[in-house]
Amino acid sequence: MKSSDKIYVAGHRGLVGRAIVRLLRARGFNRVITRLRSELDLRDQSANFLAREKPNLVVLAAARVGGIKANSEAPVEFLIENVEVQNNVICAAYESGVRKLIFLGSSCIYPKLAPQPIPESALLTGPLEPTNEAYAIAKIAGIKLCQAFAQEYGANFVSAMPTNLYGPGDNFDLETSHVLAALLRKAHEAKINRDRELVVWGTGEPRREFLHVDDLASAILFLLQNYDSPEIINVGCGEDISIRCLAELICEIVGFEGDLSWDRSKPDGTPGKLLDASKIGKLGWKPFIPLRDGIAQTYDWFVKHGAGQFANI
Ligand code: GFB
Repeated sequence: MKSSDKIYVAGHRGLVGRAIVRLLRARGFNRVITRLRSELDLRDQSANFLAREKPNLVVLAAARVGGIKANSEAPVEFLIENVEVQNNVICAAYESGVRKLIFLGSSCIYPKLAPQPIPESALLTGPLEPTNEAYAIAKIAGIKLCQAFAQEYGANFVSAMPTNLYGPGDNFDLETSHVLAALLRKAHEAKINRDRELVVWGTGEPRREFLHVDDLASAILFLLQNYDSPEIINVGCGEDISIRCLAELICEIVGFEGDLSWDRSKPDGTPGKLLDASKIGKLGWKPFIPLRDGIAQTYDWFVKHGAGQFANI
């Protein structure tokens, strides 16, 4: 990978794409190209765009993403939009002669009851978690398409599987967000409104692993520079935490001193999703941002940039 490489980051307005663009530019990659959704519909215009721009490298971070509620309520959109975008971008990348592509998957591609920590070999060894099956099927289709291009045409298409992500620029909409952003916002509002309690979904028993998005960006750059294989590769921090402990940690960081209450009518989802990240670890990559620091930094970002968008704060 050269600093003169032209790199197209698809999905640069999302949590992940934004972090990748930030890192690439900071590391001196001055030919990073991006397009807004209003300028380029990746579902059917990728071919013309990539044929014209001819990037050397593509990072495919464009996806419809969301938390457990959004996933369970809109399986049609999660399946169709993700398959359409990834099929179009991956095929167009091959047609336009891209040297390497990184496809972003998700830890939800693994079976609901996969062994913990989850090795890459667990893919397709058991039934998926129903709350995000549509999204998982779409992501598995993306992995398989990358592998098929590698097998049939020798393409260097890499699939990275990040664990649950968080960080500045996250989605704080309570209907569609993931748990960490949702609880930061709920704790902030509860503090400001002097509420006695904060409602957390589910039982608090499930465990999740959280990786700061800047650590993921460093992993993507590492894979661009050091990994050329169609075999999927996990990206995680190696530690998980129960939703109950996460909620307590967030309340402490935000300064909300009321009680937690549990809405057991909401789904727990998969009981655990800790990734086995030893493969990327052995290659020489490691994360740097401890969870507490990352949450505090994300909370600062939310207070400065996000909180004002919500009318009830
Ligand atoms: O982050 P999350 O929405 O998604 O929820 P998943 C994780 C856990 O936190 C679940 C609980 O057990 C939720 O019930 N939780 C507690 C909450 N309070 C809240 C809250 O206020 N908001 C939210 N959102 N959750 C997603 C998948 O699964 O993970 C996606 O649906 C994707 O497809 C993503 O894979 C990374 O971790 O369960």
